[in-house]
Amino acid sequence: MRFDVVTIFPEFFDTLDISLLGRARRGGTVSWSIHDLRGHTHDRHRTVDDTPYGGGAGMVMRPEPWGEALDGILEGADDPLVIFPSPAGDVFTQSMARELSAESHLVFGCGRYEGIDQRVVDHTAARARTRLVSIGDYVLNGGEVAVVAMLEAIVRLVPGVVGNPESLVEESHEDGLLEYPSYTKPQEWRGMTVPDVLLSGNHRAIAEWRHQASVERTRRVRPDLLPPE
Ligand code: 6GU
Repeated sequence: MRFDVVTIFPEFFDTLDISLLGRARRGGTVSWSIHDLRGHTHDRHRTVDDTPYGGGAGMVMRPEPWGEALDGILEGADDPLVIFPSPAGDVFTQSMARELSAESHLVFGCGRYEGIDQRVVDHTAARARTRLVSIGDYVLNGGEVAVVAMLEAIVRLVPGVVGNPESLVEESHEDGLLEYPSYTKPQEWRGMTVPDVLLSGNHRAIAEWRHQASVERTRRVRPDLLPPE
C-alpha cells in the first residue's frame, strides 16, 4: 500500500515512523510521502487560507495550492482513493478500515476544520474516487490527528503488517462486539485474582466465558452495537 498526505503540519506525521507503521515501511509493505501544502504557494506569506465568501467566522483554504499539490500526486497514479477528513463525512468504522486496507493507493487531504474550498473536492471527485470521512461526532482543528488515527487502523489490517493475523480476529469491533477483559501474570495482584475459568485449560469453557463477557460488556457500554431484541 502507498499513501500520500497533504498538510500544513507535516511534523504531525513524524510519529508514523515509530512502531507498527515504521516497521511496515522498513519491511517494504507500506510506503508514504508527506507533502507540505505551503510548498505549493507562490506568495511571500505562503498563504493557504482566506475569508469565506458570504461572510462568517473562520477561514477557508484557498483552492490554488490544493490544486497544485493534488495534480502532482494524482498525475500518473493508478486508481487512487482520495480522502478528505471532515466532520461532515461518513463515519470511519472498523469495516471501513477493512475496506480501505484493500486499497493500493490512498491520498489524504488534511484541511482545517472550517474546510477547503468546495471546488477542490468537486474537482478531485471528477478525476478520482473521492470520499469525505469523519472519525466521530466531535470537532478537531484539522484533519491531521484524524488521518493518523485512520492510518493506524488501516495499515495494521494490510496483510503481512501484523505478525500474527489471528490477533486481528478476536478484537473489539471485528465481530461487532467489544473485546472481553484480558489478564496476565501474576495470578494474584493486590489481593485480586484472575477468573478461575482462564486457568482451567478448558478451551471451550474459556471461549464461552469470553463470548459472554463480550456480550455483557457490549450491552452495558455500547448497546447500540447489539441487534435489536
Ligand atoms: Cl476527520 N476532521 C475534523 N476536522 N474534525 C473531525 C473529524 C475530522 N472527525 C471528527 N471530527
